[in-house]
Amino acid sequence: MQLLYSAMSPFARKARVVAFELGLAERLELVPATPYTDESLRAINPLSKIPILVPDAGEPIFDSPVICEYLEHLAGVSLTPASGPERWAALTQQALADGMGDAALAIVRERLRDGDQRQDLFDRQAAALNAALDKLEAEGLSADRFQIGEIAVAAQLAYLDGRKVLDWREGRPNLAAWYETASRRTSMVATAPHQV
Ligand SMILES: N[C@@H](CCC(=O)N[C@@H](CS)C(=O)NCC(=O)O)C(=O)O
Repeated sequence: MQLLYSAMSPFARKARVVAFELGLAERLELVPATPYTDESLRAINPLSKIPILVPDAGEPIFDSPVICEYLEHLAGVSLTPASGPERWAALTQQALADGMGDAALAIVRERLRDGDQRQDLFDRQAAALNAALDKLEAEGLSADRFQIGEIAVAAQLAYLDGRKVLDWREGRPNLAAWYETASRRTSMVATAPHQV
């Protein structure tokens, strides 16, 4: 199966870390894609967003939460608590992290824009990022497990660093310490942008 991805995409990174944690990384053929410039991607995902998983048989799968669920199904191993409050907490943590990615990406795209940049856009997206980071700092992340919620958060923190979006460690010692450990996991090291 193929994963249409870019090395910097935090959503693709999440899917790749999940594949790695599930022992499926070798079955993923990584195919670089450029969603902002390659209109041919729309035939595979009308939204022209990556990641997209193209299974050996069947229709393309997106977006990243669905790809992760598909990979879990394929491996016969779940990285999401099966039921109860823990399940909804993990899925909500993933949604929070993915939303951080949307905000970070909006900031990065706006910075790249020629001409007047919109301060209101920077302010609103930074507010979302900072509030999400504060929530993660206050609530803490599990040190004992590295499942869908933790993976999603780690992928987004790595992106904030990679694109120098903001200094998220400032005033957030718990999150910084958690990430320090998480970023040393084999799956995170193996999927770091410079490894591709
Ligand atoms: N919700 C999507 C977000 C994917 C996404 O925004 N990907 C970016 C690259 S990191 C993209 O392809 N953007 C192209 C665009 O917005 O036109 C997911 O979780 O996969």
